[in-house]
Amino acid sequence: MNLFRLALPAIATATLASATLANPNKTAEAFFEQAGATASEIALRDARAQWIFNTHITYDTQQLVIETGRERSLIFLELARQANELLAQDGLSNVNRRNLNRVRQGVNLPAPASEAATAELVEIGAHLKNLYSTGKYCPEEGNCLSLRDMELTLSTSRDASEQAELWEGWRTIAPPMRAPFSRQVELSNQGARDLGFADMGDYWRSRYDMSGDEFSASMERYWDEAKPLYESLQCHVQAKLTEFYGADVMPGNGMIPAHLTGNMWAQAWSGIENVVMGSNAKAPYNLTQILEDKEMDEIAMVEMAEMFFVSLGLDPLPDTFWARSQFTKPRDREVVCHASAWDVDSQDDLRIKMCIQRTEDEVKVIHHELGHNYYQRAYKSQNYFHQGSANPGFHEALGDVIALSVNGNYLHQIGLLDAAPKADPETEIAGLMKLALDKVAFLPFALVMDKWRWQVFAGEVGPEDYNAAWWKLREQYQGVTPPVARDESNFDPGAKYHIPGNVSYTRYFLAHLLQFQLHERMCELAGHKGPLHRCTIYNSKEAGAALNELMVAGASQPWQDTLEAFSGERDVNPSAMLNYFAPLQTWLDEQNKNRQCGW
Ligand code: X8Z
Ligand code: ZN
Repeated sequence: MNLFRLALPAIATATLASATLANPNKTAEAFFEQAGATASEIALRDARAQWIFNTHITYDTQQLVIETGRERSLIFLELARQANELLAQDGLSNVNRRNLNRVRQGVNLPAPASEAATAELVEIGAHLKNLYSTGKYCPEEGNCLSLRDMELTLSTSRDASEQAELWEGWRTIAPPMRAPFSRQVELSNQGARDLGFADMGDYWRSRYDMSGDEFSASMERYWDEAKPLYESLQCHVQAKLTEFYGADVMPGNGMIPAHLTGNMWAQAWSGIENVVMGSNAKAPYNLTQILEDKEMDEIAMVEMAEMFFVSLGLDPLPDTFWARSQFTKPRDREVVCHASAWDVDSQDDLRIKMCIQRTEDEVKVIHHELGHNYYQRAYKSQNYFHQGSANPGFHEALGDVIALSVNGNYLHQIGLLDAAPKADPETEIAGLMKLALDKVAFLPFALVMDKWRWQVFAGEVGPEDYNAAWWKLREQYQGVTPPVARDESNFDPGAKYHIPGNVSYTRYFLAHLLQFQLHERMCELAGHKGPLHRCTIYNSKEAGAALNELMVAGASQPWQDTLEAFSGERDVNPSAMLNYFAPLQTWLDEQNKNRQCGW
């Protein structure tokens, strides 16, 4: 296929020839508008095929998604190349420069300039996603466990050998990903270099309205600020696990064995809340139990989340959302269960795709996904290349902010709790601990996910060291260690969705800090007085209006401007999270005072 026979903006070819003659700003504006129209057309066709593949994985749906994916890639890549050429002109305004950069950075996986390379890259992407999503652990023939089954067991099991078996079992799906993954790295690195970036890591890091290097430095700064809280938490959890499991199971070097955290990836630890709190366990409520007692099904859980957004003054979701979403795991076919939110036509065709389970965790995930949907709908009038969150972290933070308001006071207000939780210190510490086990424990995990990929993309870690480099980072940043020896016959990064799914992960790191900042501001707007963990913005039209304004702006201006309009700040500020957990930090210091912390 000849690239220029594709439905590319007519302007592009003509423009490039005459770019030096024309006014560069006028050319850039016309190109940006045309590029947006071209992109949304192919994005719609690709999204339809993607939806079908994601909700029904077969050989045929995979072929269909490869076809539309290839077409999409070729078009997006061509637009990116043209934007790159236009960027070489002198006299561009900052706005036009930024807009052209959005197009240049708009390819998910840039391929080198050949149809064969593009096809290969798209095929690898679909293949990896298939391997992950249909992967199972079969302890014996005819008895296979899905990830979902294993996650559920892991969150409640306290039997170290069962936990280790599931932990190791799930990772048997990953070794076949190693070779295609390494080829994906090779191809996309070349594609990123062709567009003027150092490598794929640089390509990802350049999406934050600053240079890739400046962004790396910001990440280090954020982490340095949050680290002391994580270290206190890690120390306490390590000590409690040692009390519970004893020296036979614990390594005795200050590290936490990954299989004992109640989570398949040791990324969020609230599953082991009881072990961690021991005799101090005074959880203010148990939402999983409430869902069961009130017989709330999956749809009722989604309706509950929608109701929160509506209480802020936002519109209800369209009927098509309810008709087209996948809420529960189909019994008769393979699907991608990892939760996601879609806007198929970049307008009103909003959907979520989940395999909802009736648990408190899933209530949080539903709010998270609806956050994506509400954001998507708010910025739908923007140019396609401005349809996105202020920076990728904002998209991931939006629904989580709402979920921070799903607390005891809120559950009482909507009638799911008979009384608001008592404000006694023990109950409060238990509540803060539970949240910290998810939000604070998550930070170094998120950091490792992309630090590892940045090293791989930069060629500092080659395929022969993938697993060793992964565990080196996990141990260094998280103080988490594998339950059994690992070597290069394993490919443990592949057992986490976002690696085969090729989703950058710094977005979640940022989101975990940002959500406390946004929560703080919205609580102020809602007129809340007192500790932030007791604040719910439920029903606050003031908070809702501010949130809406932030969402409507999409990615149309530097994220620092959008944040400033919202809260007056121009940077991600970890101190919001630290303030929120300040009482817990004090409590942890007391608990840890005679302990040897660190690893
Ligand atoms: O992948 C997700 C969402 C979809 S964007 C369910 N999250 C990360 C994960 O599961 O690893 C949300 C928190 C982190
Ligand atoms: Zn998300």
